[in-house]
Amino acid sequence: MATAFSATLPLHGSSQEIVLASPPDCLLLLLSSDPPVLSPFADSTRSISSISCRCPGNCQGEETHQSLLITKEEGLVLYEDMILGRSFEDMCAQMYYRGKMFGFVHLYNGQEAVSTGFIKLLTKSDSVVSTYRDHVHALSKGVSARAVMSELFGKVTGCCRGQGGSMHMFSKEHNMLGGFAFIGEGIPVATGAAFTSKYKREVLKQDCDDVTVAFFGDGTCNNGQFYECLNMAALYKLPIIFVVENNLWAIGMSHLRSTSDPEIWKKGPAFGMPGVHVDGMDVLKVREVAKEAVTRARRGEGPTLVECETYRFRGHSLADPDELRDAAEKAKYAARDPITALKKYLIENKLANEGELKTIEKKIDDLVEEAVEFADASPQPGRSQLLENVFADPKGFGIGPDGRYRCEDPKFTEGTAQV
Ligand SMILES: Cc1ncc(C[n+]2csc(CCOP(=O)(O)OP(=O)(O)O)c2C)c(N)n1
Ligand SMILES: [Mg+2]
Repeated sequence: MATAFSATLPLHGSSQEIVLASPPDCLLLLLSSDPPVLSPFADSTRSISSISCRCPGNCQGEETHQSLLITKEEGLVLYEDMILGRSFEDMCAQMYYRGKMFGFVHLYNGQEAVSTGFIKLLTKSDSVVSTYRDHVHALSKGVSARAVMSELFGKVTGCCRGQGGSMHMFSKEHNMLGGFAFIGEGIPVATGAAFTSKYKREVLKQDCDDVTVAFFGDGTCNNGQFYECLNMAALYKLPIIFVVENNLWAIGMSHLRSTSDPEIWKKGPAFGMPGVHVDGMDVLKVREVAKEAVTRARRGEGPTLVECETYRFRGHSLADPDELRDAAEKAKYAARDPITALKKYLIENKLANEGELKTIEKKIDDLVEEAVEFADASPQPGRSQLLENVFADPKGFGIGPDGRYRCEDPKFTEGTAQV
């Protein structure tokens, strides 16, 4: 089956301007509103290994090659974050099938380079808005594995005290502004957060250069809120990066069958902002694109739309038997596992050795195990938490004349569904 990434897309015209950002030249920044010369789906981002050395000594690829895009420390941070995302999600699958979690659980396996590539560049006061596939975004943003796992277990020690569950990871402390179950629902929230940063800086004259990164899927780009927010973000030059995680599928609907133009990055120039396509299976390429977009936003130069070509390695949710996607397509992307690719890069460029990477893997295994033990041992939320965050003031509905929550009355749920 053809995919958006393998299909030969018609190329129109050739009068448009393509600006190659340099350095790094792995970033193809399309600033024109005209159609591109190259299909961005035809490897618009060059392989990192093909970038030639630009260091003053023309070192021809020596150990201390100055054209490497990361330092050893940065490389290890990226590796650890991606391993954390993968191990955490694998553990979620186990716990879900053991009945420790309820409702839908959507895993992020395969897409780690996008979360890590963007979020590891952010500061604590920058904001992240996610979707229902949100565990890994929360982890990358610094929410602890304990807090995310406990939330999944519905326990009071979870980041939302067990009231949000898998699709609603939120942490005020980390400016993780949520998982959202409805597709597109987070995009206006992210736009609002970006507006807040601009208002603080320009109206309240506060020292604020915070940016917001909004993650969402390809299927979501057929939703009206996306277009409304692109318009407002461009109009107000908001410090926001719209990151499309194009994994080719919206549940069982192929991206090619559901959208009039599969090249999502093109919507950026249509609204007057840069649109960028990047290989979302390569964390270093994602990081370079992210750097440019985040820097633009911090400098007050406005929004960027980034389309990351990625793939999910599991079904849409843990309830999905994943029978619709073609085996050859799955195999093709499995061979491009972003974690394996980073590992290879770190070792080949002598930024890390097998032993150092194994140590990180072991550390993360232990951390995830410990998160499960913690979540399992944590208490369930009390019944009194039931109406919290449902009414601004639960008096008159949730609280009876005796001042106690009505739900604490054993008769409260009599004759209705048990909660
Ligand atoms: C407003 C709304 N309509 C429909 C749905 C049902 N729905 C859940 S996931 C999904 C597909 C989204 O696909 P995509 O945006 O590509 O994200 P992915 O799951 O691939 O990460 C749909 C339509 C929903 N959650 N919200
Ligand atoms: Mg998708």
